[in-house]
Amino acid sequence: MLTADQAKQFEYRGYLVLPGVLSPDEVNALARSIEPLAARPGPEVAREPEGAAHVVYGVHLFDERYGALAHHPILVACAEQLLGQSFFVHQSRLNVKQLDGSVVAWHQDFATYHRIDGIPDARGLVIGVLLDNVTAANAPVVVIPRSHTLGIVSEAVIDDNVRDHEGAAKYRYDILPATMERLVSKFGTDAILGPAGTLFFMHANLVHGSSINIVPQRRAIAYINVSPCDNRGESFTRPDYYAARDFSAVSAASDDCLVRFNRD
Ligand SMILES: O=C(O)CCC(=O)C(=O)O
Repeated sequence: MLTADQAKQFEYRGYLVLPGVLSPDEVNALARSIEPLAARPGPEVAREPEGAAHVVYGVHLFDERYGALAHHPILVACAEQLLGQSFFVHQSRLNVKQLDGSVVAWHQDFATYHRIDGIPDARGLVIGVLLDNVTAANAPVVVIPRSHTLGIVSEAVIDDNVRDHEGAAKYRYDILPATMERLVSKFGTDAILGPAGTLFFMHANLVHGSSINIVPQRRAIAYINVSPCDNRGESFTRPDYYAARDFSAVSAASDDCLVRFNRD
């Protein structure tokens, strides 16, 4: 459970970082699936120009270890506390940045979840787990604290890189330089750093992005992005690896839900 101060910090800053939540054995259980997930041939894997996997979407659907992560008892308890109710998984992802791995432009996850997937309210959470040690050099996620208080601040632009779905989903939601100037001048930026096993929570409207990785140390982060059960997206425009079809409430699994995979 979170302390009252931690919950208050999340509400005020729009994010919260909890180092040391997952043990090295739990991180190892998840890390062992990175290679097989990155090798998937399907459209759920976004790749760098030279072919390395950058993002694998829908990992909780394809890999039982990431399925178990969504039910991790600490993740579930903290998320229920921050949301004040039960939740479903809207999207999961594995974001891997190798040396020179590409930039993730400034954005708000809710902008897409709302405009394309049809989630009504910005009441969800982006939940991240660092699977590698993350430093200033290997492309940490950088956030604009308090930006979650401003609602949606991005603009729709056509994304020519999107090939695997049609219609509204071809839009990208960019935050324009003038908006970034205003936000960064007012709120500054914070980087989410920490050892592997760090858990973090972001408000669905928190502006964030990441730069390139300038060292050979890989940076992998697993994301389980959730929304309260009474706040569903039912446009079904995008495939299920981007946007939920299963809206059932996530329950907590046992404490050994991840380490049991190390016994196989
Ligand atoms: O892990 C990162 O670099 C940021 C990922 C992200 O924000 C996204 O894929 O929407």
